[in-house]
Order: sequence, then C-alpha cells, then structure tokens
Amino acid sequence: MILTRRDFLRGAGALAGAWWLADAWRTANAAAMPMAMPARRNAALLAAPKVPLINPAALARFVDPLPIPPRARVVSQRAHPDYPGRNLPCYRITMRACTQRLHRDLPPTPLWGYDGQFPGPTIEARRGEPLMVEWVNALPNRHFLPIDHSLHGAERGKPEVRAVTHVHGARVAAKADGFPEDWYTPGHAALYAYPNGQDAATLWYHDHAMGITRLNIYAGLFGAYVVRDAQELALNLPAGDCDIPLLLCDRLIAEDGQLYYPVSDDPDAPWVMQCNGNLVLCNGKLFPFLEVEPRRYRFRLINVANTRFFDLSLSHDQPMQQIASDQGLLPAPLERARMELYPAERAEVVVDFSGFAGKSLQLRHEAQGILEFRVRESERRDTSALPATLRAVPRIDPAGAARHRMLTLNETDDANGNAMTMLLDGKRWSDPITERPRQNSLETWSFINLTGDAHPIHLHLVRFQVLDRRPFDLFAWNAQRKLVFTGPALPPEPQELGWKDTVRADPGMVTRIAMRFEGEPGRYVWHCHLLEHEDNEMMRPFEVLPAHG
Ligand SMILES: [Cu+2]
Repeated sequence: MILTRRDFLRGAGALAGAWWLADAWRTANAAAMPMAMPARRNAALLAAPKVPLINPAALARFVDPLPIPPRARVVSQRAHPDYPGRNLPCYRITMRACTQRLHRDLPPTPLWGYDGQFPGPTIEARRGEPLMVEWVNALPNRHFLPIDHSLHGAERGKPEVRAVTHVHGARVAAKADGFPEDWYTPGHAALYAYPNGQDAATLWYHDHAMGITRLNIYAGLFGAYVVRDAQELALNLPAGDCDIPLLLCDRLIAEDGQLYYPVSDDPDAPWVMQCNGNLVLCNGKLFPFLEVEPRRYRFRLINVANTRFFDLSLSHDQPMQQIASDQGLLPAPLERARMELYPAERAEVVVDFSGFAGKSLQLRHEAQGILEFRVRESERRDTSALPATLRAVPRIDPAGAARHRMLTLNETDDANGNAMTMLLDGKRWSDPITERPRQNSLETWSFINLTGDAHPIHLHLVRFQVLDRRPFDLFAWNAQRKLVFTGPALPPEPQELGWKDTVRADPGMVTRIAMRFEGEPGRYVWHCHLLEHEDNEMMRPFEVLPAHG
C-alpha cells in the first residue's frame, strides 16, 4: 500500500483496516491541517511500514517515573588556545549505541545516545564561565535508519555513520559550532569550546551531520544545555529538583521495540518530507509520571521532534506561567492556557501545584495526556518566587538596520515530480554564500513563505526578535516577483516578545526578524528546523564578515 503526500496529509481515509498506520497519519493530519497544501500531479509516495507498529491506545498510561537526565560531569581541566594561561573545565561526552526501555511493557529499544543515554546528560553552564566538550563518536559503523543517498552530503561513498554536534542557541565560534560538513566518523572526536557569554537560557545539543541529521536525531542524539546567570538566579525562581528539563519528541515504534522511521516507496530515495510519530516521549519515556510537591516548579520544555509541533496544555484548566522562550526570560510571566511549540523551540513555564495535594494533573499534547504529575503531601515550604517582572527585553528598532534581506522559502519537485526539495531563497546548499552580514551589524531578514507549510526557521550564532508577520499576494509574487501585501502587519505574539533563535514562518506570510550579528566571524548556517526539510536542501551557509576590513 502506498500513500500520496495528499493522502498522507488528509489522514486516514485511504487506510481502512490499517488502524496502526491510520492513527499515526491522523496525528500527522492534525498537525498539518491548518496548512493548505497545493495540489500536485506527482507527489512523493509514502510506503506503509512492513512491520507492525505499536498501537498507542494499548499502552498503559503513567506507569513509569519520568527520567530526569543526569548532569554531565567535568572529567578534566584543560588548556584551550582561545583562553591562554587558564584551564577550562572539560566534559567528555560519547555518542554510542544503547538500548533503553521506553515503556514498562515494551521490549528495550535500540537507540543512539550521548553517553549512551536518551536524552543525553544535561550540560549546566554559567554565563561568563567557558567550558569545553570533547564530543566522541563511538557509534557503530553501520546506520540502523534508512539513509537516502540521493540527498546532498549523504552520497554513496560517504561513510554511513557520521556525526557532529551543534549546541542549538549557543553563541560560539564557527569552528566549534558543529558546521554540517565538519562531521567525523566513529573512532574520532572533536574538542569544542563554549564561551557561555550569553544570557541564561535553555539551549540543547544535537547532531547536525550533513544529509543525515534527521536520522541521527531520530536515533536519539540530543540533550539539554542550560545556561544560568546571576540576574536570573537573583529572581529566586523554582530551582534545584524543582527545575526540570522536559525534552519532548514523537516516534513510531514497532512492536518489537525498534524505532520505525518512515520511508518513501522508492528504495533509492527513501526520504520523506515529514516524520510524525504517534507516540510522544517525555525525556525518553512514554506516558511517564512525576511525583511533585504542592509548590511551584519550573519546567524547561524543549521540542526535539523531527517534524511535530506540540500543542501543550494542563488538565483541570490549570494555566501555566510562561517565563522564558528560546533565548531566555520574557519581560514578564505570561499566563498560557495552551501553548504551541514548533521543532527546536523552547518554552519555560512555572506551574504551581499548591492546592493540588493528593490530586494529579496531566500535561497534554492536544487532547492526550503525555505526562502525569502526582501531587503528594509535603511540609516543605515553598520559598521560591514568581516575580511580576523578569528581564527587560529592549525592542530592536529595525530602522537602524544596515541591511534588509528578502529571502524566500521554496518548495520544488524534481524532474519526475517524485521528490520534493525545499530551498531557501531558491538556492541549494552548495550554491555560493549570499548572506554575509558584517560582525556586530544589525540586519532584518524577511522570510517570504511561498510554500503551503509553516517552517520553523533557525539561525545559528545569533538571537533575534520577531518584528511582524504580514500576508502577501502569492499570485502577484509568482507572476511578477513582486511583493504585494494584502493586509496589515501583525505584531509578534506575546510569547514572542523575548529573544528567539527559531521562528515560525507561516504560509502566505512574510515573517520579519531583526538581529545583531554579535559573535566571531566565520561560517555558520541557517535552516528550517523540520529535520526532513533541513536534510533536503532547506539549509544554507551564511558568513559573518569581520567588523572592519
Ligand atoms: Cu521546512
């Protein structure tokens, strides 16, 4: 049985009898519904899984405790050429194959994890205190997920298993940013220095190897990287064991416990344009529970999924107080009844369980509980605070920008119409670099989304502000390459008034951001964070030129 992309997006209609697949596709459909898909004569074909997948409804809910990833440990103090005369704390984190039980009633699942864990250990950093990580590749020599050798960077002849680690949201030198072509094979390692010269924020690290990032991350190569600073610590937000990262992803899992990654019906080009699972994992566990005390907690939500956006809420109509977005604290707490989180986006929330002693609450994605909080009785006093103001975020005035770039988001079919390529500004990865901002200069970038999908666009190195989104006439653009707005510019949403590093570019809209290119000169990348798109040309290098010269 095969599905066209349109069937895929429409959902289960064509799939009577295949309940397991239908369910997965239905969730995919729910995620894709708001995006009007253009009709196409030839579309990528999605093959039905050849193995039986787990029926989510059959899994017992809330029988496993929520795993909290352990803190990464410093293994040595080492010198680094960028920091003469001093030693930096050095971590050693090893990528390797492992197995982990994702649910009490499932057989162990083969995975790849940093330090053999899924998610990897949490790196705890302090602003102004640089550290080093030796990222060791001790993975097997064969990949266990379907490589598409027709994708740029993953050609036959390239080693099957390649890895390079990027810390998402870190302001770091180009040589330590995990450039996608800086991958290395098993038996090798890279030593990267992280200056941590940035505001407190929830960052995350993950693989970024050219052409196989989607597979390496799906295999389990990700973890949290938390930066703290004095200003934030002075706020007395919930801390210690009441400050918990929640890495959310979805997967398709076969009945034998193996991860299933969807493929097209073409064995020579198995790439698919999106990968939506039907099971949501919190910190690598399906439907876990967390025992909490009747007090405030801080949760650092990180969407580490390939394609899925999460639509999060609490049961009992309990609101969450959002305190931070991608790059740290918002100006003030923002009450959220529900919250959307696109791939790679982060949101930090404070949840107050006081008044819930003896009860339980659930974190939900759409209507489904994905994590249960069990509130036990406790005498411990809550001395934490939720201040009314958090951190000033002065708005960038785009009038001061040195450059305004207009960049399209495109979708194309190949000559046969069977595979679709996503492009940024109509260019491929290997085309000459066209975005060369000068160091410390202010620019605005406008993403003119010509596709039918929303794309979460991420720039390495910088933090930015969302300026606005404005609807435009796609027909006029296609006919004359002319930007004709069809309505007023919409201001950023309240939760977008903090610093961001990933922005949702909606279809039919021009999404405008502004940023200053603070950081070291060199080559970085910007890309769509739907990993399937990123791996298929929706990624471009950019180069920061020295401030003077
Ligand atoms: Cu995309």
